[in-house]
Amino acid sequence: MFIDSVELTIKAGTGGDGIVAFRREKYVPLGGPAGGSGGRGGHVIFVGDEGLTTLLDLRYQKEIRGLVGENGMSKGKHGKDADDTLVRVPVGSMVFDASGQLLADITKEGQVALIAKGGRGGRGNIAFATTKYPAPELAEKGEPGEIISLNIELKLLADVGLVGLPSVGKSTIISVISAAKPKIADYPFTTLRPNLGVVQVRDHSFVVADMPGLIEGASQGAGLGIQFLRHIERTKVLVHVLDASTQDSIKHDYALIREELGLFNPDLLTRPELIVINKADLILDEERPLIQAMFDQPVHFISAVTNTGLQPVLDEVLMTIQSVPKVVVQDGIKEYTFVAPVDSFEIHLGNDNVYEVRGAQVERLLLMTDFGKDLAVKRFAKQLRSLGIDEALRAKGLQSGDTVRILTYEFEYQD
Ligand SMILES: Nc1nc2c(ncn2[C@@H]2O[C@H](COP(=O)(O)OP(=O)(O)OP(=O)(O)O)[C@@H](O)[C@H]2O)c(=O)[nH]1
Ligand SMILES: [Mg+2]
Repeated sequence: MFIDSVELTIKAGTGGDGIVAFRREKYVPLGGPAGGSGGRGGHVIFVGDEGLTTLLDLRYQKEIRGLVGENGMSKGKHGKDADDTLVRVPVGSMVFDASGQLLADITKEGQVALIAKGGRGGRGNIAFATTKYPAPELAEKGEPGEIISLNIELKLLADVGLVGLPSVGKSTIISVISAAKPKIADYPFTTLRPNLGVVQVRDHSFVVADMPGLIEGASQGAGLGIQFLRHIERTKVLVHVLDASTQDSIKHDYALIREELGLFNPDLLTRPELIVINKADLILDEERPLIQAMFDQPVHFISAVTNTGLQPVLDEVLMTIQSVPKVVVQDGIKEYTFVAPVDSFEIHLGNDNVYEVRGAQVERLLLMTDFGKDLAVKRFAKQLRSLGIDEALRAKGLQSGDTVRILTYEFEYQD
């Protein structure tokens, strides 16, 4: 099975904590500040990998976490930045956030996209020394890394696309030339989504996509075809499948499919194309020249059901794949730009008479505060004032002695 969509949560690494430390020197009872800062938490970075063809590896990982930065140390030593976590994803992966916005379109081998940024390291007390407080008992904890929910979709990256009207035998063909086992039936629209199959020809292999049948108006949304046409935009070769037993309409069917492809994306008409006349077991050999005469280029007569005539088709497909350069899709690469959380907060007064404050920034600042240190607590109180949270709480009726909750922390509010 080829899995082509996966949901995943990414948590970048938290920064290391800064620490409070002091120099201890002979004859100096209490030296200056010597607490180092923490290292940056690890980013989570996606990397395009042509060797992968599915998102299967990601399916078993509900969550990917970045590494935590090293804590600051005494004697002014800073913690090391964490290594970044590289997540290999197949070329063709499109990464969306929970709101459906495209964050990254991985179209190339080795292409990198920074998906979630690691938190910065908390500063040690060296960083807080001022002339007024030359040796402060103040340090920050590491900043939490970004957390983001993703939906990753894989645009199927097949080398070869089988196109044609419904019931011409596309699925039968892929089932004969590869290990794919699609549903096959004698009614139209049997194939509801593309099947991929890996075809082995001598020492080489390539990926074939069996597409749902196209019908007139497909490019405008008729039938099922349109939603999958984008999957064949990146194929290098199109194999156009026609049904030998429908002789009267072969030429017309061929033109119709070409028209729909061209309306969807004119580029598809310039792709190298093989014309394959399937179900040749249903016609007389004498009829073949009549069909051949309808086309300017040589056509292949095959029978998928009796597995005849396919080898020359595969040989030619392989030769064509090897001779055409990679298809460059004109999507353009969208750089991922991180949008900082909005600087806002909400206050709810619960039944328990506790004022609950919620907001990305205030929660981040809280997590960076070491409540064991007076100065750190004072600093946090100041941050609450400068964010306007103090004033907003009082406007909501908060009085000295009331309780305020942020995340799981509770404080008694003092004027
Ligand atoms: N006689 C004969 N029948 C064939 C041949 N290839 C396929 N068929 C039959 O044609 C019918 C349709 O085949 P499918 O492979 O499902 O056709 P499809 O093009 O995938 O159809 P959609 O998925 O609807 O687009 C089935 O009943 C097949 O058994 C062939 O070479 N000879
Ligand atoms: Mg089919």
